[in-house]
Amino acid sequence: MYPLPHQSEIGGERFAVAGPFQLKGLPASEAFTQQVLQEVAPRGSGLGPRLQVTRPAKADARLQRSEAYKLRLTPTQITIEAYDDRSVFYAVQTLRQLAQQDASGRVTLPTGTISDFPDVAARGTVEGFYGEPWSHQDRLEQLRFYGKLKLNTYIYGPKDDPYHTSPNWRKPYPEAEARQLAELVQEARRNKVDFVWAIHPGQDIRWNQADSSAILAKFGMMYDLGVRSFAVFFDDISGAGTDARMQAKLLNFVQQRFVRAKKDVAPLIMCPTEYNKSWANKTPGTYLDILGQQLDPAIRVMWTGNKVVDDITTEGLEWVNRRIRRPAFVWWNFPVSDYVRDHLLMGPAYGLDPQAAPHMSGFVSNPMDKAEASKPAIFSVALYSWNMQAYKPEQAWEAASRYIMPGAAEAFQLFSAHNSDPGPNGHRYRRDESAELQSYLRTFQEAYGKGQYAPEAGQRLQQEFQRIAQAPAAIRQHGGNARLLEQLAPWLRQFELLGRAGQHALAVAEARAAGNPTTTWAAYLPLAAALDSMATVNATLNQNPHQPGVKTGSLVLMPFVEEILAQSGAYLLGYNPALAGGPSPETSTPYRQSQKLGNQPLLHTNQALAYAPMLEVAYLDSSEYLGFKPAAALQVTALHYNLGGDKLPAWAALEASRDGNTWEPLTPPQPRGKGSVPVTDPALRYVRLRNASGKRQNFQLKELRLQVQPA
Ligand code: LTM
Repeated sequence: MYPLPHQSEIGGERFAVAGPFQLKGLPASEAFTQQVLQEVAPRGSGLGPRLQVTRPAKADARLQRSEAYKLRLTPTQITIEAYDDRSVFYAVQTLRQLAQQDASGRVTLPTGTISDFPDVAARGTVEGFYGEPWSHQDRLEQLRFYGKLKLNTYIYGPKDDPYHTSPNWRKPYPEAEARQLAELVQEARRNKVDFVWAIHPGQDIRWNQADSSAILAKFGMMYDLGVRSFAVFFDDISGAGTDARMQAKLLNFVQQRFVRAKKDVAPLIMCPTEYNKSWANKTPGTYLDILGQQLDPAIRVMWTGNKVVDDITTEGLEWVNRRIRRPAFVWWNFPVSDYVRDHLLMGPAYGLDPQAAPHMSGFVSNPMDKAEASKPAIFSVALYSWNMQAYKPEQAWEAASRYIMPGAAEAFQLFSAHNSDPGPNGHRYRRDESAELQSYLRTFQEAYGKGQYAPEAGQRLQQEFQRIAQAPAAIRQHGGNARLLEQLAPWLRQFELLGRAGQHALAVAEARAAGNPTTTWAAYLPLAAALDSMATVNATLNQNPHQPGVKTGSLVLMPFVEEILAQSGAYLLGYNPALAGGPSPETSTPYRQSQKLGNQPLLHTNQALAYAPMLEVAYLDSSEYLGFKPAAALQVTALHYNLGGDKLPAWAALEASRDGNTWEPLTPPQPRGKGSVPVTDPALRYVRLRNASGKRQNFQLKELRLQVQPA
């Protein structure tokens, strides 16, 4: 049963259900719940057991809350004690999971009792990522998936929906989109999911009556489409919109004038500007305290944890709860991949405190732009937020593979095990990857370093690379979910190639340890060819402007294979880097002094060095800088930049230097916010963007790219 119930006494005995349930006490309005029941019971001519819905016994305190239910199963009578309509729906979902078909096609149910309730009130997802929003069909499917897993919240807030954010948040949706949103609300209602529509007005909001009314008007339009839950996001903004007092005033106004006035609308949810501890002003009386003091106590406040992307701890929640004076509504930035778009985050959902339930009012996951591929993580979130103490990340992850891809669960899990780490990123968020293989790799590499081949470890690795090479075919043939396959396609192709490359790499290592250059060459060439094919996939598929390419096994397996290629290449060409000594060829490095951007990854390509674009607001404190020190073998030809806005801000000094001490200005031909400056002096060795003002300056790091060519 997923999620695991809090209390379950299910006997080994099963009874056959001869026909439709004889329903009593289930309101006629609960048509979808009835439909699910019809799907469970066979159409046969006989009569199934009586199924009676009653109120929970007063004595049972744990059942006196929304969504709680008690399910009693005997061959003649099924009783559902239900607190509310959601309780009935969830009891029926449990019944659906308990039903089995035996060999003769009979539906059977076990006898026993289940007593169950959620640990966290609001559970689900926030479609809150940057990049291409989910499709309408993806969303419909997600809502159905949530209903089955007892998830009750879907917050609609895709950053790239223009009608959600500045400046178009004031405008109505075009008709076709409005129709689809209304359809989503209906599907959500059927599946007992709160469809929460979020607005993101902070970047250009004016704190005046006209904009307060514009929010009410937009919410009114969404209300007319059926929406009954609303959120206001103030994340990733700069300027006047970040004022806590004004935010609180506006939200209280909306809570009063819209939420309370309508009577059938849920309390607001807000995402603050300081939505994680690392960004929060810690001085008492500042932003979070102001929200805590001034926000209507009914308004729920979101929180991503100690950092933008991080684990969720009781300690961290206690810290923010003291300030916001209410239990935080957790916005968990997992498995979102908008900051590492060449990676998939398919591994176990770990780092969630099992004691955190009393400290949160909600728990939603921000997923990947790939809705189907996000399901394993969302499945785990369903299990965690329903029954935290029973949550085991590894078990949940294995169960998710079976649930989501029953036809090829093993292959899917293998794929996920090697596609879990996001790679180096500005948030410094890393995940385990290829965990089971690490001890074998260590043994293998130790022996290989001494010129030996470790046969046992080699065999285990050989097996794994063979399974990797075969898994994509199994997934394509038996995975049975066309949309998921479509979303995984570039990574499946890359994974297959990695499997082949790994097998060749092991053959190279074995031949080399045997001291046989002929067989080493014979294995080396297909290894190089496989890695070439991977480079082609990386350069041609998933070419988004942020992190283009397709990375797989990037934490453990790719470095292993590439190391064998490098070492065996050196051996075949008679060059031993370890013995050759001398300095290694100079590489390009970041040149920066910045608190905020100290970890922003620098990407290298043939013709350019570029900082990964940043999604959130970036800043440089006075005199801080962000720049490049290209390798000596490269000559700088131009600096390209895009700091958002129309004009290059007065504080932004673009500078170059030969020695890192004396700097000269690089003056763009036009002082626009986006542009480039040609660089003609071949002796320039440093280029940077510096904050030449006396105070912190916010900007958008959309592009900072140094064009280079061989010197
Ligand atoms: O996390 C929040 C509150 N806001 C944004 C998200 O929109 C984005 O998806 C994540 C991950 O990049 N980071 C954010 O800052």
